Amino acid sequence: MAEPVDLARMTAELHALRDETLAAARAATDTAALEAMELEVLGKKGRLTAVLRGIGGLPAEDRPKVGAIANEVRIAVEGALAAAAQTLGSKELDARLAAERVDVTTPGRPIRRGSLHPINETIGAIAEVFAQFGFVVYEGPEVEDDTTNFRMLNIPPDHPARDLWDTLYVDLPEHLLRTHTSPGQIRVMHQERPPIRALLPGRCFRYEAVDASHASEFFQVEGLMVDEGTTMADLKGLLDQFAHAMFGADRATRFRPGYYPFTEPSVAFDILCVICDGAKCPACSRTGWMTILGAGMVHPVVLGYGGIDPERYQGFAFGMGVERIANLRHAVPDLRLYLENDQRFLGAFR
Ligand code: 2U9
Repeated sequence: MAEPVDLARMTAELHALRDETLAAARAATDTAALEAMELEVLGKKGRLTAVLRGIGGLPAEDRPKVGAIANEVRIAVEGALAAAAQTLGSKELDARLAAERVDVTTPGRPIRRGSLHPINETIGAIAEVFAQFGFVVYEGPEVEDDTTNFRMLNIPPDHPARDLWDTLYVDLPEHLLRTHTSPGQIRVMHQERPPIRALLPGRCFRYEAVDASHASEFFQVEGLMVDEGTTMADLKGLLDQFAHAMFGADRATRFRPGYYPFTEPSVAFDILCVICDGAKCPACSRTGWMTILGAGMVHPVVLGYGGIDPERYQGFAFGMGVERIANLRHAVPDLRLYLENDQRFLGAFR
């Protein structure tokens, strides 16, 4: 049987709820408790609401009084909860800040930055030098046809040079993995009109036993310039600039007679040994010089295969092994290091 309600008793209940809640708010230890208290006391199904449910049992003239008291209680409780939340809130923030204090003096965790593979970095450095002389980078296909890779480079089927480049044929008749990027220059001559200044970096393939200086996959950068009146002197001047940019402005250079089926005359281009500076050491097989690339005037027959009139235009070309250049620049003794993805080695280029 529900207790009879009257103004005095409800007022006492409301004040008791207020005092109890204010005390609990003062005693609260964290804001979460305060939020729970607010819900429990002021919530829709809270204790204040519960007390007020008895208001219906009061005489009509007493109800507004209880309403006013209930309002005072609600304001007092809200005030007490807000004040406690303020205090506890800043305490909790200080505690979190203290707990999360970042000692900015502690060294940061190194973000391991990647870096270009030394071969790509070297190709980039080479391309940068020749770009200053107007050479544009072209890419040729890695799977080539025999005609473009050999015939058009003046290497007929029975030419001994073919053996030089033990070829990896693919299961497409007359097709192979390119043995040099030279077929790319043939394609450039077909798509461009002189003056042409083309640089062709890329991966090449040969049927090679892998050792410290040979691999079945390797990188080359070849270059071609075709224009009226192009001479060996232009070639020498350009390659000297290249050697000085890569190996130092005072690095001595020399041309030595060479042979390639696609250039006539052909030369080997040497720099003074970067190890012994010409004093003759094992690294330069006691010659004092190191060959860094081959070059020559484009053979008129090859210009013809490129659809260019050899009577009107002359051209020169050069070709280098990227691993060789990288070895000399970074004193790397064995090109297999470029293929093994050993982070201890690659990390040195970071
Ligand atoms: C065309 C005409 C001429 C490209 C050339 C070389 C000399 C050369 C070697 C360097 C190291 C190959 O990887 S390697 O062993 N290449 O020495 N390459 S002239 O001559 C060309 C190419 C294309 C149309």
